[in-house]
Amino acid sequence: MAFKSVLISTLLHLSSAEVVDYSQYVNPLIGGSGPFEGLAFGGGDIFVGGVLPFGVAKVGIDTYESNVSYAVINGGWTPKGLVTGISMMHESGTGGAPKYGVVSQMPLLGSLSSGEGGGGINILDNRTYWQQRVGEDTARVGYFKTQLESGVVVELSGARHAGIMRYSFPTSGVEDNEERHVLVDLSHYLPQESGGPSSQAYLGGEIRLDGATYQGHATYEGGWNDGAPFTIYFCGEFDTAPDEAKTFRGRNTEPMARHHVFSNGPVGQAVFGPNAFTSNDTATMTASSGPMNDRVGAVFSWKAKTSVVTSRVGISFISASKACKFMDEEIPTWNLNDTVNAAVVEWNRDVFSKIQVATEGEKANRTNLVLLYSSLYFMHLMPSDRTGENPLWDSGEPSWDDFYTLWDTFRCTVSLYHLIQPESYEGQIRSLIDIWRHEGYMPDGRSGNFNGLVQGGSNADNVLADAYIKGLRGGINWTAGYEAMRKNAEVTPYNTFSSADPTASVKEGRGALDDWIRLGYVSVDGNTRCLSRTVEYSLNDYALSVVAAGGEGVGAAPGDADKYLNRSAGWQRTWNYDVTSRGFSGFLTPRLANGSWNATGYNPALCGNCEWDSITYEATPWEYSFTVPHDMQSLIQHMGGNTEFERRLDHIFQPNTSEQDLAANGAAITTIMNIGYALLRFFMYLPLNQNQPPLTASTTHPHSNEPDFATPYLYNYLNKHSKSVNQSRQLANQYFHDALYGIPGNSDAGALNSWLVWQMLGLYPIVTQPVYLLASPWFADINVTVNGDRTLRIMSHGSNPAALGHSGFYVQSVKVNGEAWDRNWLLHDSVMVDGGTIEFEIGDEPAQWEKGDVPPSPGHYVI
Ligand SMILES: *[C@@H]1O[C@H](CO)[C@@H](O)[C@H](O)[C@H]1NC(C)=O
Ligand SMILES: *[C@@H]1O[C@H](CO)[C@@H](O)[C@H](O)[C@H]1NC(C)=O
Ligand SMILES: *[C@@H]1O[C@H](CO)[C@@H](O)[C@H](O)[C@H]1NC(C)=O
Ligand SMILES: *[C@@H]1O[C@H](CO)[C@@H](O)[C@H](O)[C@H]1NC(C)=O
Ligand SMILES: *[C@@H]1O[C@H](CO)[C@@H](O)[C@H](O)[C@H]1NC(C)=O
Ligand SMILES: *[C@@H]1O[C@H](CO)[C@@H](O)[C@H](O)[C@H]1NC(C)=O
Ligand SMILES: *[C@@H]1O[C@H](CO)[C@@H](O)[C@H](O)[C@H]1NC(C)=O
Ligand SMILES: *[C@@H]1O[C@H](CO)[C@@H](O)[C@H](O)[C@H]1NC(C)=O
Ligand SMILES: *[C@@H]1O[C@H](CO)[C@@H](O)[C@H](O)[C@H]1NC(C)=O
Ligand SMILES: *[C@@H]1O[C@H](CO)[C@@H](O)[C@H](O)[C@H]1NC(C)=O
Ligand SMILES: CC(=O)N[C@H]1CO[C@H](CO)[C@@H](O)[C@@H]1O
Repeated sequence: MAFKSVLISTLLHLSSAEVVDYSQYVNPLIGGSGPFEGLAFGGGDIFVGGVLPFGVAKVGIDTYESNVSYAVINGGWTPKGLVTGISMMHESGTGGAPKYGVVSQMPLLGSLSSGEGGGGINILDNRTYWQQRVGEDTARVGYFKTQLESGVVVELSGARHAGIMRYSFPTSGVEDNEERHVLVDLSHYLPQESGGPSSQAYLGGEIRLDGATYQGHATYEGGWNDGAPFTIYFCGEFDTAPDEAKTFRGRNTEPMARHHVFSNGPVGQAVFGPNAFTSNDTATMTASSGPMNDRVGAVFSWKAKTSVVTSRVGISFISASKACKFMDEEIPTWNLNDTVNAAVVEWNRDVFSKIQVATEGEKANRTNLVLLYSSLYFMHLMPSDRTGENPLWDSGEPSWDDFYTLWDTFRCTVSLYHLIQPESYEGQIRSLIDIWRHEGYMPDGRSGNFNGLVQGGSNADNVLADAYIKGLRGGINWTAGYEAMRKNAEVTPYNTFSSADPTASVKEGRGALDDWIRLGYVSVDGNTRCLSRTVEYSLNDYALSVVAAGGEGVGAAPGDADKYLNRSAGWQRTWNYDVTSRGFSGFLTPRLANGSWNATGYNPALCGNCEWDSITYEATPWEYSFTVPHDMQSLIQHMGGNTEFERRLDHIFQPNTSEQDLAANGAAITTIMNIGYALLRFFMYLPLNQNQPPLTASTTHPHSNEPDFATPYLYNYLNKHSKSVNQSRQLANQYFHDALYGIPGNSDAGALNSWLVWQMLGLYPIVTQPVYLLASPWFADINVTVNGDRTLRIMSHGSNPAALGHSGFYVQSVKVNGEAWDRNWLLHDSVMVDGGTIEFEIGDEPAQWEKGDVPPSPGHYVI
């Protein structure tokens, strides 16, 4: 702490007394594994490595997990996987098939084989060089270190579009003449180990050597979002001139649809070019893939005396020379520490210091500090700020990628960006609109410069409405924003026949718009995911009504706001009062296009496999029946009034409410249902027990997945704030830990982590409304920098501050801006624009302190 503080304060030109190094509380490994020890399966799918906030480069190791059925290598890093490379691009927290893991290096120790059947390392066959790791990896903000079984120590860090890697080759215990190499393999990417149509593919590339430097490009396609091919340019350099540098090429043996490859052949051997250090024939220093999709790359080799080799690599979507420029400018020295320290400064300045709590003294609780600052870290790994790096069009607008996906982040992540990252957030929204302008639709998911996939609604609508109603203007063209939203609401996107769901588009827009416009609901015989899409489209259209209320200012026609408000009540058309479950009446229920219910044998606790072809996606109808944030008043009425609503909420937090014995399905299923739907995706490839998993405390617990994020806070709509605090606190305590298995399922680009940040602030945002529900903060004193340079101060008096996270957290009274407050919610303007204060008086016992109006239902509509 002392060392770093001084260093950082020097860099920031501040006195050390003013500067806190919050980065020391970040554990970048939270979420690195799931319930099965040593496996990433069911965990956060997080990226681990060198990265800046919203950085383009995410530099980290890629691995192979030998238990292929359980392999989840989406983030590259896995607890025990074999290292196959160190690459420059990753996603963080995503499910489905991996994306990226490209622009790689791999340090090799030993001789390379040549010719058929040669021994040693065959650079075309990763099984001959992949590496176990020795001991524990070290991961800090801006720094990662691992030791390979070969003895090579890898350290790395990341800048905005560049990375630096230091390879320390062993100096003892190896033969003096053991060769040292760094492999650059353009055909390296993160595969879907279990195969399938969503796996990425390498489509070719070119590499050119020039002394100790190399540059080129390569093209990849696929991944979970069914991405179009994208080309990434790179530029790399070594601090120590190699003794040999050779290009190579080899046959591509990957089975690939629509591409020339060497089918069903052996892996074969690479053919090397001449040593670039003895040849002046530049043509022979270039390797390109050609029409046969050949694998190409280069090997740099050093004599045994060289013990440390440092490399820096830049990437660009525009050109290799731009990649070189990034490399030179962003990593100006060969000292890895310089890049690490610059990263720490940037993370502290631009992210962690936005939420300040006491880090020392009796008020500080280290575990809670770790949970807070790690959660902030994970929600700033994505999306990626690619401004100036858009290869598709040049509009001068900010350019962002890796929205993966808005379905995950619209609920509460973006609302936090709005508060603490207003500039970046404005850029994200401008980029969403710019994508509509040039490609026809705003994305829900987007990665590798390509829209996809859409899991439910067109949730960019919710994001835009949330920003609009809270007054975000800046450089956003709201006329264009509203036009983009109208496209979502009015034009059915072409079907691109995704393998995920070939029945309608999942690339962008609303695939079930045909039903929605014609019927006012999504029918079970017309479309997949009928119930979850019905509730999501309802909120999407509420979002349109919010922006349409801007009238001429946004180019809305008179009547638009009413029209979309009317449409936002569509969920009521799939509400069947007669369907009962567990003694509760009234649920979202599948309805045929002819208007009849299809309720025979229907159990709202079941959803098939909760997948693309089910009636609901990644949550049961039980859960989706709670997700109408714009009209809670109608929802409570539909559920039978306040008492019934409360009883139903209570029920989903009860343990062991299942209808059938879960144990019969095996331990794995039981555990899977405890941690959410990340694993269900996997199980769709297995012969799943056809007795569908029943509703249990765990299948419905609000952390199983995003649709349930707001559910524990809904007691506020009954003026039973203490129950919201209690339920949400229990969930946070049960499922979030400073541990490898420290989040309940995929981090989903930081969506889960942002849920925890709100929980710790004692607030929860209601998306598309300028409304925050009050909960109870985990710290006695929190200063949040809002709206650029204003301070929202949240205080909690009267309890043991260190214990606030788990006991003595019941609110007795509240003051907002110094005045007594009798409502369990507040409006954006009151404290988020000019700053302000919220003070909680805390005690050990629940109290019904709120006597004022319940939170609003601005989308209240009766059909
Ligand atoms: C290892 O290489 C093979 C052959 O190119 C490839 O199919 C596979 O996806 C690679 N595995 C990993 C984990 O990179
Ligand atoms: C893969 O891991 C799962 C979960 O730990 C285990 O049940 C299964 O036996 C493993 N399979 C193999 C082949 O090791
Ligand atoms: C390569 O060419 C340069 C000048 O064109 C010359 O100085 C150098 O000696 C040559 N190197 C080799 C290995 O031929
Ligand atoms: C880098 O920093 C570490 C401590 O953080 C120190 O041990 C190491 O000596 C430094 N290396 C260089 C080359 O400055
Ligand atoms: C929050 O800001 C106030 C006013 O500047 C200051 O007195 C207080 O110490 C700060 N609290 C924390 C935890 O930084
Ligand atoms: C805003 O977008 C609208 C709709 O595309 C366009 O007509 C208008 O020119 C844009 N305004 C500005 C200032 O760019
Ligand atoms: C609401 O929408 C329905 C279905 O399109 C329509 O029949 C009804 O007239 C609308 N109501 C109003 C007030 O616009
Ligand atoms: C709708 O179709 C179903 C199945 O064909 C049929 O049983 C039902 O009677 C129809 N309802 C109406 C209102 O036509
Ligand atoms: C829930 O069921 C498990 C397994 O049968 C049992 O160990 C546990 O005590 C039960 N919990 C409650 C609250 O009934
Ligand atoms: C610190 O917080 C953790 C997690 O909320 C809790 O388990 C621990 O008891 C707290 N420590 C103290 C001293 O209250
Ligand atoms: C007419 C129709 O679509 N009926 C369906 C109702 O739902 C059951 C499954 O619960 C289907 O088997 C029917 O085909």
